[in-house]
Amino acid sequence: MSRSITFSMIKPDGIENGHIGSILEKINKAGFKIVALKLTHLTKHDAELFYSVHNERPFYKDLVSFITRGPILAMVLEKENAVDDFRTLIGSTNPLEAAEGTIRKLFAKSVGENVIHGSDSDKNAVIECNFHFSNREIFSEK
Ligand code: ABT
Ligand code: MG
Repeated sequence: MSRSITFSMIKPDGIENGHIGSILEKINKAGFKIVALKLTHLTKHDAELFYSVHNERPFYKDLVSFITRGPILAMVLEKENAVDDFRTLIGSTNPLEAAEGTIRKLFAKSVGENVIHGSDSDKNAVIECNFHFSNREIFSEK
């Protein structure tokens, strides 16, 4: 099996509402290995790039101000089929439509503040992991 990773971040609402511990427990119990982890911030410039596919949408400005209003917990996660399995674990973008037991169903309040991010493809997972972490943090020499 080739190494399969995804990038995740607990968003500012998840941190403000004290959900870091519960969310990390769900991630561990679902079989993901935490490869790298850090509390950090997105600048306005980072956020505009990260959400640039939405820059024509009416919710873009609110999204950028939400994601930059406080710290995020960035992480690299490893598991077979990591990208798809993690998207399943977090649930639909809109928590009102998310399946029972998913992280967004349990902890998120609205589509605009949906508590956690998961990469949407293997290609984006690598881009997003490399944005937040150095090679030395992601790959350990045996
Ligand atoms: P992200 O993990 O934030 O990328 O969410 P996801 O991939 O599930 O969904 P997308 B489509 O990428 O949404 C990006 C952010 O935009 C917010 N959003 C989206 C709205 O506020 N209104 C909308 O109508 C849509 C489609 C949700 C996501 N961020 N948050 N929080
Ligand atoms: Mg997305």
